Amino acid sequence: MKAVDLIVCPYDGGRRNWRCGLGPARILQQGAIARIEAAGAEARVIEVETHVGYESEVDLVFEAHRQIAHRAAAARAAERMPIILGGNCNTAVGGVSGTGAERCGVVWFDAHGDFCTPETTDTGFIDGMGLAMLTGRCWRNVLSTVSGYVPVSEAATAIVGARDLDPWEVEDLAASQITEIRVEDVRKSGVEGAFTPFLKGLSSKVDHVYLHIDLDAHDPEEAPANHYNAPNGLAAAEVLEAIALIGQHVRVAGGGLGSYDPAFDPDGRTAEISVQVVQALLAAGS
Ligand SMILES: [Mn+2]
Repeated sequence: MKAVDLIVCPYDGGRRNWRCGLGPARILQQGAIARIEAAGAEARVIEVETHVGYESEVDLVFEAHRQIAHRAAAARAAERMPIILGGNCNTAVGGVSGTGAERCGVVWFDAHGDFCTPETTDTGFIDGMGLAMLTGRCWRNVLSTVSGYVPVSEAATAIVGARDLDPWEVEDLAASQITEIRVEDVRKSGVEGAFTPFLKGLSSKVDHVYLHIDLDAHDPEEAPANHYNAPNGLAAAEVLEAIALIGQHVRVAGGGLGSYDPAFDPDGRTAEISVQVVQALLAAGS
Protein backbone atom coordinates (compact mmCIF):
# COMPACT_ATOMS: atom_id res chain seq x y z
CA MET A 1 0.00 0.00 0.00
CA LYS A 2 1.25 3.47 -0.76
CA ALA A 3 -0.11 5.48 2.15
CA VAL A 4 -0.40 4.76 5.84
CA ASP A 5 -1.99 6.30 8.88
CA LEU A 6 0.03 5.51 11.99
CA ILE A 7 -2.64 5.73 14.66
CA VAL A 8 -0.93 6.31 17.99
CA CYS A 9 -2.75 5.20 21.15
CA PRO A 10 -0.18 5.55 23.97
CA TYR A 11 -1.96 3.88 26.91
CA ASP A 12 -1.02 1.09 29.27
CA GLY A 13 -3.15 0.07 32.23
CA GLY A 14 -5.39 3.06 31.59
CA ARG A 15 -2.50 5.53 31.89
CA ARG A 16 -1.22 7.68 29.07
CA ASN A 17 2.51 7.66 28.20
CA TRP A 18 3.34 5.19 30.94
CA ARG A 19 5.25 1.90 30.57
CA CYS A 20 4.25 0.37 27.21
CA GLY A 21 2.44 3.64 26.53
CA LEU A 22 5.90 5.06 25.77
CA GLY A 23 6.48 2.52 22.98
CA PRO A 24 4.79 4.37 20.11
CA ALA A 25 6.89 7.52 20.61
CA ARG A 26 10.07 5.41 20.72
CA ILE A 27 9.14 3.66 17.46
CA LEU A 28 8.55 7.02 15.79
CA GLN A 29 11.85 8.30 17.20
CA GLN A 30 13.55 5.33 15.51
CA GLY A 31 12.69 6.93 12.18
CA ALA A 32 9.54 5.07 11.20
CA ILE A 33 8.17 7.92 9.07
CA ALA A 34 11.41 8.66 7.22
CA ARG A 35 11.91 4.98 6.45
CA ILE A 36 8.37 4.49 5.19
CA GLU A 37 8.87 7.49 2.93
CA ALA A 38 12.27 6.23 1.77
CA ALA A 39 10.46 3.05 0.68
CA GLY A 40 8.18 5.15 -1.53
CA ALA A 41 5.08 5.42 0.64
CA GLU A 42 3.51 8.35 2.43
CA ALA A 43 2.83 8.36 6.16
CA ARG A 44 1.12 10.54 8.68
CA VAL A 45 0.74 10.23 12.43
CA ILE A 46 -2.64 10.56 14.10
CA GLU A 47 -2.69 10.60 17.88
CA VAL A 48 -5.81 9.29 19.60
CA GLU A 49 -7.25 11.60 22.23
CA THR A 50 -9.59 10.07 24.76
CA HIS A 51 -12.10 12.08 26.71
CA VAL A 52 -14.00 10.19 29.35
CA GLY A 53 -16.02 11.35 32.30
CA TYR A 54 -14.33 8.97 34.71
CA GLU A 55 -10.73 7.92 34.08
CA SER A 56 -10.75 4.26 35.03
CA GLU A 57 -8.86 1.69 32.97
CA VAL A 58 -12.19 0.28 31.81
CA ASP A 59 -13.50 3.64 30.59
CA LEU A 60 -10.26 4.44 28.79
CA VAL A 61 -9.96 1.02 27.13
CA PHE A 62 -13.36 1.25 25.49
CA GLU A 63 -13.02 4.92 24.63
CA ALA A 64 -9.69 4.07 22.95
CA HIS A 65 -11.42 1.32 20.95
CA ARG A 66 -14.12 3.77 19.85
CA GLN A 67 -11.57 6.39 18.80
CA ILE A 68 -9.30 3.91 17.03
CA ALA A 69 -12.25 2.40 15.15
CA HIS A 70 -13.21 5.85 13.92
CA ARG A 71 -9.63 6.67 12.84
CA ALA A 72 -9.05 3.32 11.17
CA ALA A 73 -12.32 3.57 9.24
CA ALA A 74 -11.35 7.06 8.06
CA ALA A 75 -7.99 5.71 6.91
CA ARG A 76 -9.57 2.88 4.91
CA ALA A 77 -12.10 5.30 3.39
CA ALA A 78 -9.16 7.42 2.18
CA GLU A 79 -7.42 4.28 0.83
CA ARG A 80 -4.73 4.49 3.46
CA MET A 81 -3.57 1.55 5.54
CA PRO A 82 -4.30 1.90 9.26
CA ILE A 83 -1.43 0.73 11.46
CA ILE A 84 -2.04 1.21 15.16
CA LEU A 85 0.95 1.95 17.39
CA GLY A 86 -0.52 1.01 20.72
CA GLY A 87 0.57 0.94 24.29
CA ASN A 88 -0.82 -2.38 25.35
CA CYS A 89 -2.91 -4.80 23.26
CA ASN A 90 -6.18 -2.97 23.86
CA THR A 91 -6.13 -1.43 20.41
CA ALA A 92 -6.93 -4.42 18.21
CA VAL A 93 -10.69 -4.36 18.77
CA GLY A 94 -10.75 -0.75 17.57
CA GLY A 95 -8.40 -1.53 14.69
CA VAL A 96 -10.40 -4.50 13.47
CA SER A 97 -13.73 -2.69 13.90
CA GLY A 98 -12.52 0.27 11.85
CA THR A 99 -10.85 -1.87 9.23
CA GLY A 100 -14.02 -3.93 8.71
CA ALA A 101 -14.81 -6.69 11.20
CA GLU A 102 -17.28 -8.50 8.93
CA ARG A 103 -15.49 -11.29 7.11
CA CYS A 104 -12.19 -10.29 8.76
CA GLY A 105 -9.55 -12.79 9.79
CA VAL A 106 -7.07 -12.07 12.56
CA VAL A 107 -3.52 -13.23 13.18
CA TRP A 108 -2.52 -12.38 16.75
CA PHE A 109 1.22 -12.59 17.56
CA ASP A 110 1.74 -12.67 21.33
CA ALA A 111 3.66 -14.51 24.05
CA HIS A 112 0.42 -14.47 26.02
CA GLY A 113 -3.10 -15.61 25.31
CA ASP A 114 -4.95 -12.33 25.91
CA PHE A 115 -7.87 -14.76 26.11
CA CYS A 116 -9.04 -14.20 29.68
CA THR A 117 -12.53 -12.99 30.42
CA PRO A 118 -13.76 -11.16 33.52
CA GLU A 119 -14.91 -14.57 34.75
CA THR A 120 -11.58 -16.36 34.28
CA THR A 121 -8.95 -13.68 34.93
CA ASP A 122 -6.80 -14.03 38.06
CA THR A 123 -5.81 -10.38 38.08
CA GLY A 124 -8.56 -8.27 36.51
CA PHE A 125 -5.95 -6.97 34.03
CA ILE A 126 -8.00 -5.87 31.02
CA ASP A 127 -5.03 -6.14 28.68
CA GLY A 128 -5.29 -9.91 29.13
CA MET A 129 -8.71 -9.93 27.46
CA GLY A 130 -8.02 -8.43 24.01
CA LEU A 131 -8.41 -11.59 21.95
CA ALA A 132 -11.39 -12.72 24.03
CA MET A 133 -13.09 -9.38 23.29
CA LEU A 134 -12.27 -9.62 19.62
CA THR A 135 -13.89 -13.02 19.31
CA GLY A 136 -16.99 -11.97 21.26
CA ARG A 137 -16.42 -13.83 24.53
CA CYS A 138 -16.87 -10.89 26.90
CA TRP A 139 -17.73 -7.20 27.31
CA ARG A 140 -20.22 -7.48 24.47
CA ASN A 141 -22.62 -4.80 25.61
CA VAL A 142 -20.02 -2.05 25.91
CA LEU A 143 -18.31 -3.26 22.74
CA SER A 144 -21.53 -2.50 20.88
CA THR A 145 -20.57 1.18 21.39
CA VAL A 146 -17.50 0.64 19.16
CA SER A 147 -18.48 1.55 15.61
CA GLY A 148 -18.22 -1.47 13.32
CA TYR A 149 -17.64 -4.01 16.08
CA VAL A 150 -18.84 -7.54 15.46
CA PRO A 151 -17.07 -10.59 16.87
CA VAL A 152 -14.53 -12.05 14.47
CA SER A 153 -14.81 -15.70 13.51
CA GLU A 154 -12.63 -17.98 15.62
CA ALA A 155 -12.17 -20.20 12.60
CA ALA A 156 -10.52 -17.27 10.84
CA THR A 157 -8.28 -16.42 13.81
CA ALA A 158 -4.81 -17.66 14.67
CA ILE A 159 -2.68 -16.96 17.72
CA VAL A 160 1.06 -17.15 17.09
CA GLY A 161 3.93 -17.59 19.54
CA ALA A 162 1.81 -17.88 22.70
CA ARG A 163 3.77 -19.68 25.42
CA ASP A 164 2.87 -18.05 28.73
CA LEU A 165 -0.80 -18.88 29.27
CA ASP A 166 -3.06 -19.03 32.30
CA PRO A 167 -4.62 -22.47 32.91
CA TRP A 168 -8.05 -21.24 31.87
CA GLU A 169 -6.62 -19.76 28.68
CA VAL A 170 -5.07 -23.11 27.77
CA GLU A 171 -8.41 -24.81 28.27
CA ASP A 172 -10.50 -22.16 26.51
CA LEU A 173 -8.14 -21.86 23.54
CA ALA A 174 -8.09 -25.64 23.11
CA ALA A 175 -11.88 -25.74 23.14
CA SER A 176 -12.16 -22.82 20.70
CA GLN A 177 -11.84 -22.86 16.93
CA ILE A 178 -8.81 -20.56 17.07
CA THR A 179 -5.70 -21.98 15.41
CA GLU A 180 -2.61 -22.05 17.62
CA ILE A 181 0.70 -21.69 15.81
CA ARG A 182 3.39 -22.33 18.38
CA VAL A 183 7.06 -21.41 18.37
CA GLU A 184 7.91 -25.11 18.20
CA ASP A 185 5.72 -25.49 15.08
CA VAL A 186 7.79 -22.76 13.41
CA ARG A 187 11.03 -24.40 14.61
CA LYS A 188 9.94 -27.78 13.27
CA SER A 189 8.29 -26.84 9.96
CA GLY A 190 9.55 -23.32 9.20
CA VAL A 191 7.27 -20.32 8.83
CA GLU A 192 5.70 -21.55 5.62
CA GLY A 193 5.04 -25.04 6.94
CA ALA A 194 3.61 -23.78 10.22
CA PHE A 195 1.33 -21.11 8.72
CA THR A 196 0.14 -22.65 5.46
CA PRO A 197 -2.48 -25.04 6.93
CA PHE A 198 -4.22 -22.00 8.48
CA LEU A 199 -3.70 -19.69 5.52
CA LYS A 200 -4.65 -21.96 2.64
CA GLY A 201 -8.41 -21.91 3.30
CA LEU A 202 -8.53 -18.43 4.77
CA SER A 203 -9.28 -16.40 1.64
CA SER A 204 -12.52 -18.35 1.14
CA LYS A 205 -13.65 -17.47 4.67
CA VAL A 206 -12.69 -13.79 4.85
CA ASP A 207 -12.19 -10.74 2.64
CA HIS A 208 -9.15 -9.48 4.53
CA VAL A 209 -7.06 -9.93 7.66
CA TYR A 210 -5.85 -7.72 10.48
CA LEU A 211 -2.45 -8.53 12.00
CA HIS A 212 -1.84 -7.72 15.66
CA ILE A 213 1.77 -7.93 16.78
CA ASP A 214 2.46 -7.83 20.49
CA LEU A 215 6.23 -7.31 20.45
CA ASP A 216 6.66 -9.89 23.23
CA ALA A 217 5.91 -12.61 20.69
CA HIS A 218 9.62 -12.24 19.90
CA ASP A 219 12.37 -13.96 21.80
CA PRO A 220 13.41 -11.52 24.54
CA GLU A 221 17.09 -12.31 23.87
CA GLU A 222 16.70 -10.67 20.47
CA ALA A 223 13.87 -8.21 21.14
CA PRO A 224 13.18 -7.50 24.82
CA ALA A 225 9.69 -6.01 24.91
CA ASN A 226 8.22 -5.60 28.39
CA HIS A 227 8.04 -6.84 31.96
CA TYR A 228 5.96 -9.84 30.89
CA ASN A 229 8.78 -11.16 28.67
CA ALA A 230 8.69 -14.94 28.22
CA PRO A 231 11.71 -16.93 26.96
CA ASN A 232 11.87 -19.03 23.78
CA GLY A 233 9.98 -16.73 21.45
CA LEU A 234 9.98 -16.12 17.73
CA ALA A 235 12.94 -14.69 15.85
CA ALA A 236 12.37 -11.27 14.32
CA ALA A 237 13.11 -12.75 10.90
CA GLU A 238 10.36 -15.32 11.44
CA VAL A 239 7.79 -12.65 12.30
CA LEU A 240 8.75 -10.63 9.21
CA GLU A 241 8.60 -13.73 7.02
CA ALA A 242 5.17 -14.62 8.42
CA ILE A 243 3.77 -11.15 7.72
CA ALA A 244 4.94 -11.34 4.11
CA LEU A 245 3.56 -14.87 3.72
CA ILE A 246 0.16 -13.88 5.08
CA GLY A 247 0.05 -11.06 2.51
CA GLN A 248 0.56 -13.60 -0.27
CA HIS A 249 -2.56 -15.53 0.80
CA VAL A 250 -5.05 -12.85 1.79
CA ARG A 251 -5.45 -9.09 1.73
CA VAL A 252 -3.84 -7.46 4.78
CA ALA A 253 -6.12 -4.48 5.45
CA GLY A 254 -4.65 -3.23 8.71
CA GLY A 255 -2.51 -4.04 11.66
CA GLY A 256 -1.14 -2.94 14.94
CA LEU A 257 1.83 -3.18 17.28
CA GLY A 258 1.73 -3.14 21.04
CA SER A 259 3.25 -3.98 24.41
CA TYR A 260 6.65 -2.44 23.80
CA ASP A 261 8.12 -0.72 26.84
CA PRO A 262 11.33 1.12 25.87
CA ALA A 263 12.63 0.77 29.46
CA PHE A 264 13.34 -2.90 28.63
CA ASP A 265 15.20 -2.02 25.43
CA PRO A 266 18.16 0.17 26.42
CA ASP A 267 20.08 -0.36 23.17
CA GLY A 268 17.09 0.11 20.86
CA ARG A 269 17.01 -3.37 19.30
CA THR A 270 13.28 -3.74 19.73
CA ALA A 271 12.64 -0.23 18.45
CA GLU A 272 14.52 -1.19 15.29
CA ILE A 273 12.60 -4.45 14.92
CA SER A 274 9.34 -2.57 15.48
CA VAL A 275 10.09 -0.26 12.56
CA GLN A 276 10.81 -3.32 10.41
CA VAL A 277 7.46 -4.80 11.48
CA VAL A 278 5.68 -1.58 10.45
CA GLN A 279 7.45 -1.68 7.09
CA ALA A 280 6.54 -5.36 6.63
CA LEU A 281 2.88 -4.65 7.40
CA LEU A 282 2.86 -1.85 4.86
CA ALA A 283 4.59 -4.00 2.24
CA ALA A 284 2.10 -6.85 2.81
CA GLY A 285 -0.88 -4.52 2.91
CA SER A 286 -3.37 -3.68 0.21
MN1 LIG B 1 -0.70 -9.01 24.34
